[in-house]
Amino acid sequence: MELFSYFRSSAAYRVRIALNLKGLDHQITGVNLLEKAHKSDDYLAINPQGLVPSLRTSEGNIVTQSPAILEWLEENYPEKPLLPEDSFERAKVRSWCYQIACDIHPICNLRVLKYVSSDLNGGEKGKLQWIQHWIREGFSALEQQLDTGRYCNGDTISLADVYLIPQVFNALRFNVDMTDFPRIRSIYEACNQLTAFIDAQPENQKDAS
Ligand SMILES: N[C@@H](CCC(=O)N[C@@H](CS)C(=O)NCC(=O)O)C(=O)O
Repeated sequence: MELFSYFRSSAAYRVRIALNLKGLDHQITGVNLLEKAHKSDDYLAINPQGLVPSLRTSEGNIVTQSPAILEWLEENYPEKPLLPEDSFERAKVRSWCYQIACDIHPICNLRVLKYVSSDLNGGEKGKLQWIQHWIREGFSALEQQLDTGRYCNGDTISLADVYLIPQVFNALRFNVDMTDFPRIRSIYEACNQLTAFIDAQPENQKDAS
């Protein structure tokens, strides 16, 4: 499998974690967002949205959108499941994932931040204020819901951890004050002791573009 990834993309980071947790052989191809490689004809032919990540499966099919990629991995490689067996527990984990993927991440990605800082004249200060506000609002709700235990859903790693850790990485990168989120901080530390998470960290993407 081939994952088209940018090292700092939190959506791509999710998929890197899941591929590692499932122990799947893959190669990473860097798509440098700052150099606009995601807008090149070659990459747009792979992903017409011009976003990372995209996954080329071993059969040569392209899957885009990290939630679709993660579901595809879960369906095709169920041996190390990332969703609980019980349907209510599964719904809980999915709800946490979507709070991040639908309600926090999309309004804090590169093109939105550029729009806020340049088109709306927010500058660097406005951009930071925007990102810190929306991440804090999302994390405040999540903090109250996450189970007690080592990870988001008790002591078993789930897709919720796969979504949460890259979002926390982003929060730290943009100096979000994490004082009010002890559960989230402790899950972040616990996950980052596992090889699958360490190997997926942005600084460990070998093709660091
Ligand atoms: N919903 C998409 C979001 C993908 C996305 O926004 N990727 C960002 C990086 S995290 C990107 O490619 N941004 C390029 C841009 O904003 O121009 C997914 O989960 O795959």
